[in-house]
Amino acid sequence: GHTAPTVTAPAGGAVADRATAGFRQRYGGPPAGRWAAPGRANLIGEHTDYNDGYVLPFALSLRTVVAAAGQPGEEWTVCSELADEAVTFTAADLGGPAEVGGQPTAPGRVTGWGAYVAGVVWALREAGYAVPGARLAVASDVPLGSGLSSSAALEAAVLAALVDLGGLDLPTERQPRLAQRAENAYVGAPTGIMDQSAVIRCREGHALFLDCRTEAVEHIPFDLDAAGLAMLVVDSRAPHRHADGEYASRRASCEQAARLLGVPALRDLPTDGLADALTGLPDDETRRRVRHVVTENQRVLDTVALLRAGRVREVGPLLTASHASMRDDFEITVPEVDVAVEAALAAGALGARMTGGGFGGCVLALVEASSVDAVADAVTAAYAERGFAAPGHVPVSPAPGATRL
Ligand code: GAF
Repeated sequence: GHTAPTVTAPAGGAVADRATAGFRQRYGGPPAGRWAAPGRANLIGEHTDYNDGYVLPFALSLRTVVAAAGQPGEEWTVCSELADEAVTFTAADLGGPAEVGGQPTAPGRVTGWGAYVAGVVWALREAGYAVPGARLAVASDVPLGSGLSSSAALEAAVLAALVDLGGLDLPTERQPRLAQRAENAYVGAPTGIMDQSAVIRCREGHALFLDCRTEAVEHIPFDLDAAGLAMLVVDSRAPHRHADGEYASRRASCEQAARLLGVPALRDLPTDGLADALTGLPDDETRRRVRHVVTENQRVLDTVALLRAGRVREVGPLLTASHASMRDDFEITVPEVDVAVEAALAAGALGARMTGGGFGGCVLALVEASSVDAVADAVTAAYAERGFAAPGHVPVSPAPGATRL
């Protein structure tokens, strides 16, 4: 998420057990159930989602778990192991109703992390659902503010819980839009559809090839083990610098460029027409923004083609090219992530790129299974040399999306 503060995940048992323990401690009884949603990494396709383009994320085994039970009336209470205070709100506290495509007309009373929960209740009600009152307890292994979609994980786990507790008729494939609505209109972050789609629709062992215009998905087998490879997530631990404003301004530039070029979205610019299209734009910065989006969409398609053909190893250069495009054309990287990419490549990674919205966050490095430690050590050493705070690192593989436990 773009607004979440950076905290370290607490220790003390498996995340599902911590959610149950938190529920019992707060509400004095067992939950009716537990619902989990993962963090995500995006293999490739950055800042393409809000341009109606393509993305290729996969879910992580790091998860957020919500233990929950219904309660009578239109009241919701949520506590979290990451927050000292529980949040309670009623239907009257939610604010709204929203204008179509706009902000709630009366701002909700719930702010901070609780807004992700209230936003889901609000979006369900706006869509006409009778949302059951509920008590919820949150535990999470998804690090906050690292660009691994901790906010989408929270939204998706809460949404799954409320849908089940209320017996609501909201099929899985329609849940991402609703969670995105919570984030866009209630929390107020102008994000695309990727993160909510990833955490809800991903499958174990697969990357999710998503067409963000149609929401059509294809689950692409993504078997690192079979190829003798590993994927390392390096957490740059760089503080997000002006991420909210920069994200919004990138989005605005893209939408402005599409208007100037007379297309509904930058997705509609074919790669082989790029050079021509660029001549129709007024300034170098806009040209570089457009070039990133168009070439990035093509890199997603090229990556999907390689994965379909079982040629995982050959994906590396596409990842590295994506990083260069984010660094030079879209200008969303920071020195910490650039250094992580350079150090990983110098230590033998087959490819590396920043993943997520940018201005900090995590780097993905595709490495030989045998060189995970060597690459991680090389990045740590490069950070020490530059005087950066020590990075985190963890090997990951494609995990399942949101589910009831
Ligand atoms: C953030 C947003 F939430 C996504 O919608 C997407 O735009 C991403 O940045 C960049 O690809 O995660």
